[in-house]
Amino acid sequence: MTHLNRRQLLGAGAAAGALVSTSAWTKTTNMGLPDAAIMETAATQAPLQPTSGPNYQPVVTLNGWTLPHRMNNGVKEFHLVAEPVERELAEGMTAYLWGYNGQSTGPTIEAVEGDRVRIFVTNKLPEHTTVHWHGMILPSGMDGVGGLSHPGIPPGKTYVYEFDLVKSGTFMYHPHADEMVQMAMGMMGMFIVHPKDPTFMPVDRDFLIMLNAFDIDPGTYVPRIMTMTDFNLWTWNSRIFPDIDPLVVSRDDRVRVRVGNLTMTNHPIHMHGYDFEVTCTDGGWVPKAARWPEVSIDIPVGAMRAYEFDAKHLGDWAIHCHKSHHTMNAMGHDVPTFIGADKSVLTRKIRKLQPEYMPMGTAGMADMGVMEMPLPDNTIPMMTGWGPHGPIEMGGMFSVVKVREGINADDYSDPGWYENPPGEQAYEWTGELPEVSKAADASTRITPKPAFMKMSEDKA
Ligand SMILES: [Cu+2]
Repeated sequence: MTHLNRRQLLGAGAAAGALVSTSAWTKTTNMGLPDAAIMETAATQAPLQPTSGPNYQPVVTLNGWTLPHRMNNGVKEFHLVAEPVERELAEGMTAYLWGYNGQSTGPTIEAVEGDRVRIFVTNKLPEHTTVHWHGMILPSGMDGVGGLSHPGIPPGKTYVYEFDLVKSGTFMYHPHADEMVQMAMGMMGMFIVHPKDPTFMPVDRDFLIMLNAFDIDPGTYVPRIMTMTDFNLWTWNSRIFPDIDPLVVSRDDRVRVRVGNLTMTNHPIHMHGYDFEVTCTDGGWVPKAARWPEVSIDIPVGAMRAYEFDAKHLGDWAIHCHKSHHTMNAMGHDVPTFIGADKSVLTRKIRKLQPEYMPMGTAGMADMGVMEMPLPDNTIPMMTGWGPHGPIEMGGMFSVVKVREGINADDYSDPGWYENPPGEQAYEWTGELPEVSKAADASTRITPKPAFMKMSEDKA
């Protein structure tokens, strides 16, 4: 077979496509396909403001980005590239994953109810793939189940998915081909369809979190694809605390948080400082009268939940999975429990051979949060993250909702730590109590009416 360089390949026209499948061939702008945008960083990108059609508040994907599109005769065209990627899970830890357009998770696709979308999917993986549009109402042949809806997309080929967006809501996308492997390697993303009517359930901030998980041995780079339940890295958009960006919110904003779960277990997502209403599932929007108040919302496997709240309470509020093993980074789960054990005799013996030996775990494991232990390359401590008052002792699925006064509508930059006003921070009791002081904004902490009464009075 003749070996062509890139220039010859492109010059050779359509015939070359049948002869050669190289990565160069998938750089497709000069074949009439939309540009396949590539993202090179794990930093949260500014939302993409709508440029045509109905107005909407664009979503912000934590440590992610939104895929640009082009209009072609009234059709919104996107270009996804399935490919191996290097993803920074946290500073100091990179994983070799499979993803889309340079990152895992893949870029968020964003469109409007009533749009017709045409999504080109180019496969740069070493095996076939498909894209299933999870939750979408669409023609069966566009559903992306390999072998059922259409043949798998072979390596080097581009397939086209095209359908009308008949309903608004929160959807996901992921392969339905060698699914166990491809999802364990990080292939997934979110697909947001905004309502055609901009006055339907508007919000000021709209955040996206995809729950995913990996099993990567400390010091290595590639996930173990056969792991079924005992994952060691619990991630949001393929990112772990302390490097998951905060959810930055201005006081009195209406805030929506959409959480999708493509791990192998459920995640009770708990947010401090607020109660909130569940307003959307994969199936659609929850009618006002059917919403219920929560402070934790369980996200089942293969499902999405969105909740909303009014950001009345200033502060730094933890948001995290309530399974405590999911707010830990890589660790062995077969570590024995030493709480209450007397390790002094053993310690003396070990120190004769290894003078720096330090017994751990006899009084709990909080010492892991304080100590800088030597670690293998390419891993980060199991629990870490420093707050303004010491170690936060968290990892994995954890972040902070930062509610501040007067943040600009398009500003998502980290405002730093909240300074608690006088009298509003727990303190050490030393025998005397200060004079009773009522905090200036205490009234905002009191819900005037029970939530169910308020909802029933509101007009839908
Ligand atoms: Cu969890």
